[in-house]
Amino acid sequence: MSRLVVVSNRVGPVKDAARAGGLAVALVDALRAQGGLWYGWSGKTNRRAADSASIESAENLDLATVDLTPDEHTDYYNGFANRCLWPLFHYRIDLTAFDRRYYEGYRRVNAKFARVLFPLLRADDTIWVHDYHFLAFGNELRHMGAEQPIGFFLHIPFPAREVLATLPHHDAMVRGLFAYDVLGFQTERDCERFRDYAVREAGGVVNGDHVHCFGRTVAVHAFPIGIDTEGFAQIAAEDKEARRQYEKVTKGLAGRCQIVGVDRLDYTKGIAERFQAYERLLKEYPETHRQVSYLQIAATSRGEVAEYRQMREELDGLSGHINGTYGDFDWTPLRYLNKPMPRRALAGLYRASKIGLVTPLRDGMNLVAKEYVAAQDPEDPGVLILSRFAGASYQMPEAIIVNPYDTKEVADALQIARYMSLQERRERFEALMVRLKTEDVARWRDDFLSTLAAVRRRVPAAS
Ligand code: GDG
Repeated sequence: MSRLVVVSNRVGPVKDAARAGGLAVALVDALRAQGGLWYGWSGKTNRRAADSASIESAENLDLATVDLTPDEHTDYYNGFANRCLWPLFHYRIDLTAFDRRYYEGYRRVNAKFARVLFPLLRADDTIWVHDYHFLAFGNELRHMGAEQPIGFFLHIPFPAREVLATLPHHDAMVRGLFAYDVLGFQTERDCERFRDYAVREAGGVVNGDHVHCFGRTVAVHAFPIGIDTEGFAQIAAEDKEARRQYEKVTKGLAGRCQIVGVDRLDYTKGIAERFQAYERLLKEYPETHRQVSYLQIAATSRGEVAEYRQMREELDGLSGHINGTYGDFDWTPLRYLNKPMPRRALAGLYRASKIGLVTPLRDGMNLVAKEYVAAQDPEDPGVLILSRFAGASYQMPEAIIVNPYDTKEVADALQIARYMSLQERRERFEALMVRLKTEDVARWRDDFLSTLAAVRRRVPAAS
């Protein structure tokens, strides 16, 4: 069996993968089974960061990490990846800060990662590259002469052609993707948008699952990422910490209906629009007062990017306004917490919440929607309200599907969820769980790797 090399911006955790969640567990399992190498950024910046990797070994698995200089980190990570590609791929052209310096830094750092990995590769390796940090990485490896099968999976949405075309150098970015053998996207819609770009912007030709363009051929497939459904359901039902959290929350609610939102604090997640929809519920349905309680967990991420600081201020303002207007001495309508909760406690929190409110404005998949459902009590399950713009909505049509921009529709969905009969809740839950169990994270990983194993490199790197 060939060795698996996983490339992702952040590496690990390996020892305590279960604490981090399904994705880390699925990757560690595959790396261990095949004897693997996990490669990426160390998370450290260092003025004298050299072109070399530190390698650590742990049970049939090596971790190789590279430091970045502060300039590389600013241009590649904060700059091009997070201030340019992230907003643009989520349709926020208004927030996209294109800067040639960021672009060049991104290209340079992709080349550096490739240069450091290349001598560590073996002829029979299979390489699996993850996400928008490494669009140009495969092509850099090919230029160095790598001939191994290389697959790429994009965790975020692939944008519509006209949106992508606003990015200077979009053509070079997409051309670079053709160095991969397999391109994996979250949904069939992402595949369609990729094919549309290739055909209409670059004169590509589609032939079944393959796209020919720039003298190369890639296999394009949707691999919707899942969670460890059975494992998470078991934690929610049986784990001590999950039970403790469930009981604590249930007691504190004193019979109120809890609505829960759990997100990384990010403008793509639609948290401000969600707060406005909740305010609309309180305004238009006064009978909800004292009967509902909304808990939003939004742990800070990327705090160093200015747009994220502004968003925090906006959310602080909105939550203060809602509680000031509708709250009372004995009722806080909205609790908004900026700190993370341990994964096991999160499972208990989901289970104690009658409504899961997952309303991103754009999302590649959204794993919170899946975790919320998996954590429910099958005898008395809660209701998921899910944005139509999350990739998860295609696999989860039994959720209440909403337009997150329409605050009235979301407020009404909250009312529908509150009054939904036990029978309907069970029917929806059972249908959702059947799919979540078959289309779990192990299936996602195995489908991707078997597709990659089936391809053979046919074409040389382009200039
Ligand atoms: C990207 C794509 C795609 C959140 N708060 C806490 C916490 N979390 C965990 C959740 C969930 C994960 O973080 C978030 O996953 P999402 O899928 O919702 O979103 P992104 O972070 O944006 O991930 C996304 C994903 O990649 C996978 O391909 O689905 O579309 O944007 O697992 O539970 N975990 C803990 N405490 C928290 O407070 N322990």
